[in-house]
Amino acid sequence: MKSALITGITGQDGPYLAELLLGMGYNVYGVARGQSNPRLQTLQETHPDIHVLSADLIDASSLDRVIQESAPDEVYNLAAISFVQYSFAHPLLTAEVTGLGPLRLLEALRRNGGSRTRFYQASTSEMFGNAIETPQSERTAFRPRSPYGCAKVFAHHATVNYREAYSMFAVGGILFNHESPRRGIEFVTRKISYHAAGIKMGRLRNVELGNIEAQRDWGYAGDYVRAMHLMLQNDQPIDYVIGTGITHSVRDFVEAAFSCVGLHWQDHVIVRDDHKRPAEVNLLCADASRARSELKWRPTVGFEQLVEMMVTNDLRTWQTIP
Ligand code: F7E
Repeated sequence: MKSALITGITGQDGPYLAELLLGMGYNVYGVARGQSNPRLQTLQETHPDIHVLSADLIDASSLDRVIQESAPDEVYNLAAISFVQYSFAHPLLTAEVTGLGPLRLLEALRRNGGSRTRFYQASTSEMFGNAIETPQSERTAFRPRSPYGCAKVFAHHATVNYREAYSMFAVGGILFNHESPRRGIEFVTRKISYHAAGIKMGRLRNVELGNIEAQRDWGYAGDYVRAMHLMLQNDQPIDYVIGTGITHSVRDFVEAAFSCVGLHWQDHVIVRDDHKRPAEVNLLCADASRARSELKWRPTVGFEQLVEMMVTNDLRTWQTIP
């Protein structure tokens, strides 16, 4: 039986990936950090098959321990400070966790004889930042626009470097935005679906947003974890861009979400300049043709279906809130 170690198990992607791997017969270890992580309790109730281990990307000795304990065939590093806005307020912490963290994990793998372990690094379209071309592919230069983007570029280069220097099977999956009902409420898609549902149910009145002209290539997280797994089953360690190739603005997302609940978004959305970022990524659009042809990866959920899935889920969420 293969075993996999997933860091960031309490995030959006961790549980989707764990479900995929458990369904394939993997022994799944999930790494969580923190003393009383509220998401951990929910995870242990909903996913009792995941062996939860405690470690922190800042603490190298804790990484040694979880690698020794799980002896993984595959490591998926999904842990990070992942909220771009937060990274502007906490740039050094973001560099420590999101940038140096993966390097600590790669080092821990080498120290513990795990250089045969296949390693997946959650790289991101945020590395393209103020992109020099559209769409963005594996050949597009990185021009990050946030402390988060800068940290991810470092981690991506470290992953490539360990592949080249130590012949490790280490890859960076350059994933574009991917969303789901499990997305944290701080990210714009879930913020919109949660508020649209709350407004429809008479529980909220408005939603305050920042730059609604920003454009993203949004896909469904459940599709994207399949790509992570495929990358580690490849014959060679190769980095891939993963996205739908279709771009929408935040405004489009707002319009679609409010139309799902039969409301006019203009009556409820307040645009606030103080919600805007010090530097913005205006337009991201994936050229995932390499993944399509070599990994045979395809997204299965389109934009409208994704919006509807999230809004429908949040209508149910509100029913559980007293
Ligand atoms: O923002 C704009 C905001 O925070 C999307 C992370 O998973 O994907 C995510 O990063 C856009 C930005 O995601 C609000 O300015 C407007 O242009 O949902 P987001 P993100 O920054 O694209 C990448 C691939 C990652 O790797 C990241 O970890 O929406 N926007 N008004 C807003 N964004 C937020 N959060 N809140 C607003 O009120």
